Amino acid sequence: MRADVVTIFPAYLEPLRLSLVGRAQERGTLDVRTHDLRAWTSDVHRTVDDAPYGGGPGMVMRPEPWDAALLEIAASDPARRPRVVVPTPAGRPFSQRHAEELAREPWLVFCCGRYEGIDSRVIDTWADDEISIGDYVLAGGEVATLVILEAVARLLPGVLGNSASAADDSFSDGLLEAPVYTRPQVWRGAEVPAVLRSGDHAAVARWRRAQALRRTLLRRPDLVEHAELSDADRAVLEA
Ligand code: 6GU
Repeated sequence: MRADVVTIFPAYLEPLRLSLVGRAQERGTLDVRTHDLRAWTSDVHRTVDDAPYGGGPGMVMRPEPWDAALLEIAASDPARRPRVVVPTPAGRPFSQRHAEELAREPWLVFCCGRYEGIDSRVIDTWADDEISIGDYVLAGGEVATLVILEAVARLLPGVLGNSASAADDSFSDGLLEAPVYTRPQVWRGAEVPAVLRSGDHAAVARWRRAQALRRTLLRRPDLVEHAELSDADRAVLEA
């Protein structure tokens, strides 16, 4: 997958060199190219913003540098058309399903807005998705792009060491994951649940499912409503 990121703060994307996403880049599974929007300004001050029409606080990102940037990036591979993603608190909520969908795309372009946002005509012209990562406001789209790219990159073929772990994730079955433990068997007086040490794989699976169900009911009852539940699941929830 290729991912282009357009921002006025390219340094914000440096963490993508690290860890799992960094290794995916080294292996050639993912090719992230970060671009400074100011490269597509034409005035001496390299201005990217202006006052909002209609008044109000803050500034709005001017359309011309965005259009020039997106035209040049799109023209770099005329055989394909990138999927253009604009992270914004006014977007549709990001979800694991959304990440799975983006992970199937060969080419993504992220447009990181700052200030009060990007002139809406750029969005209308270019954006395939406007995505919010949650109900709070960040200073710009850069951190949201990091979040979305990490969620997508770990779904790319060969990125996770154990491909079973993506299928096991919280949300992939619509529920939160069960708690996990490692050694020592007793730590600060707290013992690892005996079933996990029993060697009974079916019993472990039943325990994990029950834990996932109870935890989800407690923390995210909205998810339980949409999960596919067996009769055994319903019995756990009613207990
Ligand atoms: Cl995608 N951008 C910004 N600036 N704030 C956000 C967000 C995105 N998602 C939640 N808050």
